[in-house]
Amino acid sequence: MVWRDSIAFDLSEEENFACETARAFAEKEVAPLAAKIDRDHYFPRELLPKMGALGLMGAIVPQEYGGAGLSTLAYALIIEELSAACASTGIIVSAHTSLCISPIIEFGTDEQKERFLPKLASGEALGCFALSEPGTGSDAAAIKTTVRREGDEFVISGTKNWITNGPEADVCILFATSDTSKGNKGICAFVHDLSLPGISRGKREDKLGIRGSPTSSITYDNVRLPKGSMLYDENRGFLVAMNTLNGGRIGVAAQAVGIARSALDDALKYSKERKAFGKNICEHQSIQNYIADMVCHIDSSRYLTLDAAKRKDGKRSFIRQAAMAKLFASETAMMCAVKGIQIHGGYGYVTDYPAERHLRDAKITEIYEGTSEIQRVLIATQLLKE
Ligand code: COS
Repeated sequence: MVWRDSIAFDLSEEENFACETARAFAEKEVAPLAAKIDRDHYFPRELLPKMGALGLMGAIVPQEYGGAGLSTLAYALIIEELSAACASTGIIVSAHTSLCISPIIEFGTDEQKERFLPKLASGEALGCFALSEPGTGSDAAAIKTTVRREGDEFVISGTKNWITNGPEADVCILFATSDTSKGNKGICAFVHDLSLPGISRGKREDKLGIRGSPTSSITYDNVRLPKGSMLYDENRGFLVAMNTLNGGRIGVAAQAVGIARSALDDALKYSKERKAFGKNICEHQSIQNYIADMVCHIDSSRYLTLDAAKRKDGKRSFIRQAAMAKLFASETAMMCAVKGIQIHGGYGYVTDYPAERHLRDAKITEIYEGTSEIQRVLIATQLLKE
């Protein structure tokens, strides 16, 4: 498919190879499972070691810790490819990588890296990120889960909500407050195994879309995290959360590009087969208008996403660019999914075609890892500072 190729980004040989590897894997192993994953809320655990062996679970993990040592740009391309085949699989890998692996790389001690990165990179362990709570989402500094020190240990109590990969994860990045009166200045970050006593997981959420991506709450009942679990400095956890989410938005943007691309691919195929008024519907200008809008928005979304990724790789500021990519790509995914259904007519509204799945999958990209409203606030406040 030629339309997805762009010359604006000069991919290295390694980045090209990563993209091709992910595309081949997604088409051969993921796409055939996508309908079942959605219909049965099926968590495709069998894909994890296979993706681990190909370097897709540890794309950004340095090679010394068993990863592929790839750039953020390569990682974004991988997530787009996986998500084009199956948005659930895309976010399973994206949450694992952006939200669990990335803060360990950025803020972890050597000991934490040695302990967690190899098993996360191989796909033997799955990662998650526990920031949101039943009463706290966008206002991240208002979390109520507490941490208190007892000797060398940290004792955690509280409930975390909407944890992507929560029911299946083995390793967690956790945020808790040492003093609620201090707001964001009291938040601490931790990395820990989820097998500790006192941890329980809530029911699997019955979601509108990305139904193979398992989500649950995680409750901590006086859980004792061992010495060496704290990530970065005491009471500096808000910085870990913000930095992690900045990078995570590149992953969600790439996921949204993948969903949008799939919606267009399916619509193109259908419009070349379906006839109305004596010709294929792709020959009607109304349909062509839809197709033109879709491809313009998809390419623009991809440029924003890869630009944010390239800036991150180049250690340049990327907060606004990542927020712009996430905002624009998620709204593009919604628009393309709606237009994709319209092009399919009645067939777009039933489960015989994947068009309706794209719409259900697209919606969450406007919500998680910062809603569209939060992205707009971030974009404006960042721009005002520039
Ligand atoms: N990147 C880096 N630092 C950031 C940041 C970002 N995106 N956003 C805020 N900060 C820093 C600020 O610079 C400030 O630092 P100093 O204390 O050193 O000045 C500090 O964090 C506090 O900033 P602010 O006062 O703006 O914090 P608020 O509590 O008002 O919250 C937002 C700011 C809304 C940006 C934050 O709560 C947020 O990102 N919310 C969305 C959370 C989210 O995405 N949840 C999804 C959960 S995961 S599925």
